[in-house]
Amino acid sequence: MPAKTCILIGCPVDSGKRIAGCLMGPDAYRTAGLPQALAELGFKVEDMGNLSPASHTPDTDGTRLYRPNQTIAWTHRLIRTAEQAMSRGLPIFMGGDHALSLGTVAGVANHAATKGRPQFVLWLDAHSDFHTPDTTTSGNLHGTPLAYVTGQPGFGAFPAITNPIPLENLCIIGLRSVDPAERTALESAPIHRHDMRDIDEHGIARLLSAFLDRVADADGALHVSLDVDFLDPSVAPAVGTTVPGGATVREAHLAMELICDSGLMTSLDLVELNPFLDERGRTAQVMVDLAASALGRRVFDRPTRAHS
Ligand code: NNH
Ligand code: MN
Ligand code: MN
Ligand code: MN
Repeated sequence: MPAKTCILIGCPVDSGKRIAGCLMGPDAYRTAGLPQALAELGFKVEDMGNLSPASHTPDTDGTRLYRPNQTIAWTHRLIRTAEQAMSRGLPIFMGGDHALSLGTVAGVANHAATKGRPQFVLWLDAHSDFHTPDTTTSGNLHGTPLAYVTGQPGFGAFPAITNPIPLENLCIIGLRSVDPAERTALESAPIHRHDMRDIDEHGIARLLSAFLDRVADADGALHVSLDVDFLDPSVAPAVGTTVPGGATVREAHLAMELICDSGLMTSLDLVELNPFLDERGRTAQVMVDLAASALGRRVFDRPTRAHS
C-alpha cells in the first residue's frame, strides 16, 4: 500500500482576535518537529508552506468587529485550499488563530459533499465559538466559526455556506467559558457538548467514544479542531485566552489515541498557538505530540528529548 500523505498547510491567521502572535504558529510547529514526527510514522509529508489571505481592502481600526475584511479574505483562501487538499491526502492546518476554521471546516464539508459522505466535527476547546457577528461582544471572529459552518445567520459578507454542518454532527469537548448569547443559542441546538465537569465525572474516553461511534455508523468524514486552550494553561501556556481547569496532557493524549484507533479522522486543525507567549517551545511541543498521537504514535514510542 502506498504511504498515506499528510499535507501540512501553514495558516498564519492572526486577524481573529486582538492579541497578536498566532501568525508564528506554523513555523513553531515545524521547529517543534511536526514534519519529522509524521515522516517517522510512515506518512509521506507534503508541506505547502505558509499561505496568505486573498486580496482584500485593508481593515480600519476602531470597528466593532475586529479585522473582518482580513478574516473574510482568509476564509475565501482556506475554503479553496481545504477542498483541493482533501483529494490529495490528510490536511493538517497549522494555525493561526481559530478564525481559520471558518474556511477549513467549510472547505472540508464541501469536499465530503462531493463524495456523498456526511461531515462531522470534533471541537476540542474551552470555548464554544458559537457567536455570530451580531452576537459577539468582543468583536473577535475567532469566537464565531461553529456558528458560520453550521449555517447560522449574520455572516452576510462571508462566502456563502454551501454545505452546512448539521448541528447534531458536532461535538464540543472541554467547555468552561461560554458567553451568555452562546449559551442561549446552544440550549436550543442539538450539538453534542461536554464541559469539564462531564470529563471529570465520566472520563473523556466514554464521551468521545460515543461520538466516534456515531461518526462510524454514518460512514462520516471527521474533522478535528484542536484549540490550545482545550488544555490546562499549566501545560499549554502559549495561548491568549487561557482558562484554568482544562484538560490534562493525559486526557488530551487519550482523546488523540481514541481518534487514531477509530481511523475516522480526515482533517485536522491545530489552532490558537501563540509562540510569543510560549515557554521554551513547550506548548508547541505538546501540540506536536498530540498531533502525532492522533496519527498513530503510541506513548511508548515517544522519543527521548534533550532537557530544555
Ligand atoms: N467567547 C469569547 C469571544 O467571543 C472567547 C473566544 N475565544 C476563544 N475561543 N479563544 O476558542 O471573544
Ligand atoms: Mn476556539
Ligand atoms: Mn478557545
Ligand atoms: Mn505515559
